[in-house]
Amino acid sequence: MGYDLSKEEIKEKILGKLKRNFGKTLEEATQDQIYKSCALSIRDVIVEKWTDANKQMLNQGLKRLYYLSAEFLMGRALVNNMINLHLLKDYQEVLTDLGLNLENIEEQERDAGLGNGGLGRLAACFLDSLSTLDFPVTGCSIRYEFGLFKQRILDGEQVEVDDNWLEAGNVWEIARPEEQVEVKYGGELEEVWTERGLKINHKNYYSVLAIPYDYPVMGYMSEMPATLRLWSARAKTELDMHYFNRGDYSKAMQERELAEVISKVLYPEDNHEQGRQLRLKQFYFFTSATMQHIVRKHKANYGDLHTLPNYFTVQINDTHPTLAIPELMRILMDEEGMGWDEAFDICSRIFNYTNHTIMAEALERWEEDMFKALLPRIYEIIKVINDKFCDSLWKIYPGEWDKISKMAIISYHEIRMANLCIAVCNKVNGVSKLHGEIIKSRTFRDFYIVFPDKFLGITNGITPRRWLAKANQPLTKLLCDHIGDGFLKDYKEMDRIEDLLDNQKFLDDFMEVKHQNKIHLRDHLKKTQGIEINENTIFDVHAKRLHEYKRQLLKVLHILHLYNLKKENPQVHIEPCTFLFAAKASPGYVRAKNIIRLILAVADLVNNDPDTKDILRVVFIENYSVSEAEILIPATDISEQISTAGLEASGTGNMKFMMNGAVTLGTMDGANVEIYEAVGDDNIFIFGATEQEISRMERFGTYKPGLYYEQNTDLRLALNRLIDGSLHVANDRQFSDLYHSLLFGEMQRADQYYLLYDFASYTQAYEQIVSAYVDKERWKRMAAMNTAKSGRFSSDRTINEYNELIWHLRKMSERK
Ligand code: Z15
Repeated sequence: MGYDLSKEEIKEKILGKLKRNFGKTLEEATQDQIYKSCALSIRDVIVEKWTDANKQMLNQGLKRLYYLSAEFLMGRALVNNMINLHLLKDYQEVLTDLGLNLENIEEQERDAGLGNGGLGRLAACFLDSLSTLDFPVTGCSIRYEFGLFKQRILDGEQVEVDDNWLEAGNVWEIARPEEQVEVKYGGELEEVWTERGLKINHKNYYSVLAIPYDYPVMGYMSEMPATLRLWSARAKTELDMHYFNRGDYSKAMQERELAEVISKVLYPEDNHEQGRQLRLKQFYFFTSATMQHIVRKHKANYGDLHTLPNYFTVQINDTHPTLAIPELMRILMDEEGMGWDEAFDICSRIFNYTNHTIMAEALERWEEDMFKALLPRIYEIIKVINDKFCDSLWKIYPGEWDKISKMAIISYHEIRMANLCIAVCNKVNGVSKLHGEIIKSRTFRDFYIVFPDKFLGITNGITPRRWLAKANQPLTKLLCDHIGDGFLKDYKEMDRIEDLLDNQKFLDDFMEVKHQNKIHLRDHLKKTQGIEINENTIFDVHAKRLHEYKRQLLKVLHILHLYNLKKENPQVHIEPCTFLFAAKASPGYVRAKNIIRLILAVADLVNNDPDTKDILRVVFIENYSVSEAEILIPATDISEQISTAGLEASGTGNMKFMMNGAVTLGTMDGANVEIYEAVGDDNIFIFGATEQEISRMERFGTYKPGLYYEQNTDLRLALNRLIDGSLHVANDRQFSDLYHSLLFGEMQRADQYYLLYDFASYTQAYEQIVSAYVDKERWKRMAAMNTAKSGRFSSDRTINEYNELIWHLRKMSERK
């Protein structure tokens, strides 16, 4: 049962919106107006449910989760909402009757690209699952005016284009100016005595208004739509009339611009923090606004702040929202008159922290003086938390200065946000089994010894609504024909797919769906990039952010190796393969951008050489985004998950490919380990050093990449292509930096990510996966097995675990 809206009503709604919102008949309307009318008609249904549910939730006194994240990578909403309301088929039919086509309409919507990669997309999947499971949640972040840059390829390299996603308006958001709050920066502190004791007076600060925009997120057949609340910065006064009246107009605008730059743009670095002041302003902006909002709301509904932890729980997604902790301390003490211990106790019950990486360059640290100048009161509070924390450590480890200074929140003139989170939060979790173990045994070992009960590992997941029902409608239909549609609400029902693996008809249909999806991708690439690919080749896909640890470069070396094999012996059989890369590089990450240049140069070489152009094709897909992923992933045969073991905390792309029937070629890293456990040794291709092997080499410094270069001829010949003039680039030393980084490196650290170490075993694993592929009977089963076993990677499973171990939310009960 869908939402009961008849087809007649749908039609009336769409035409009514066109008429009343745009003053247009169907014949006169633009595609954009038609899109907006469809979206508004859907929004009405959702907003009605949303309003009722929020009221019910209050009546039933339910606890609400606030999921704080600097990023929510939502993608498009229209078709996803139709699916989740069970209205897709009806809308499709009505639109066909009207002579319209949903695919064209859908493309009018801009992706909400408010995230870089895995971290932001995880937050988006979580909102879908929380709503699907009827748990009350508000996701909080920044309404970036510019999302992650759009990527174009020009003259063989990445060019960034700004993403002004709001320019044509956003039909999903609802502004709530009545709930605006003020966020204060800078200034000085003053202690004053009042009849209630010592009071902190913050003066000479400058303040910015935070205006919330709410965006309902509809889960699948849900009674409890989630709220995504995005805060937008606005100056307190439009113009400074003091300057304006004297005719100094540009000065009059200055304050306004200074304020509004805070929510202007998303920082494009993934897994990397640079300690920039504006970034700190952004983090304080949305966390302060959120905590003020929570306190205000709780006071209005329940009065007494001591009951706050009964009604709110806060998840801090990576350290970016950590300032929520000292900000709540500040509000409770300075504005609500609570004492330190009471306020601290409340904080330690409300906050929880998810760690997403162990890489040093991604751990957030702030220079003490800069921090203190921007947020003087927050700094003071953190200092007290630090003093008390170090005192308590001193009791456990008397005299162990080294250990205590390693664990301290402030040390060497830096504020370390992960340490603050761990010191205060109720629970700290990693994002896969392996990552959960690594943070306990290495990254945060000293903390784990002091707080063994705080640490958890909860494996990430992905929503099967977007990544199956939305992205792969043909496969979803096939599955529904056999096991019904219950699996979209209850992931455990996906296990029933395994019973179909002996059904030849099912397996053939499964492969036919894959073939159709490959054709769909082929047509899409022809249309968007003018690129031709052959759907009768293997589609081998490496799609994720560009980062050295993700080892796109290893894949490139392997392609060069295949090229060499063919050039050396034209008789050799190489199975025709299309290698598809999709990756954005952070604009300031020089080596990552050079790897993109290398991929394009290798594409130029192998795609144009008559000896290889029909068997090896290398394609770089521009502007990888949620919407591109929805087309790419269902068309994939081989899923490349080849990070250096121990460095990919979980990965979630790996799960999306698996769910869509791709077979993983990967290392024992992150959630790959659990994919391996789920599908078994026969249905995955694992290669490379294990995390233990790598950490041993790291500890003893025994890795010598030069040895592999000397001993492995294939590797040496592949690497030499980078510098021997084979590749056509403007600057013939273009790739010598990459070559050099692998063999010599900087500061004695050559090949930090162990590419040369893993090259031989990667080559072997590739041969094995290709021989599995050519055995059509074997491959069918293997591909379908991957889909069959993907149920445990549903984010519904993940959310249930968070709830049982951390949040303890109750679902809204049936309405009377
Ligand atoms: C990011 O996308 C991830 C971790 C980070 O610390 C930052 Cl700043 C960005 C990713 C991990 O690299 C990935 O392994 C994981 O699956 C994802 O977060 C979601 O947990």
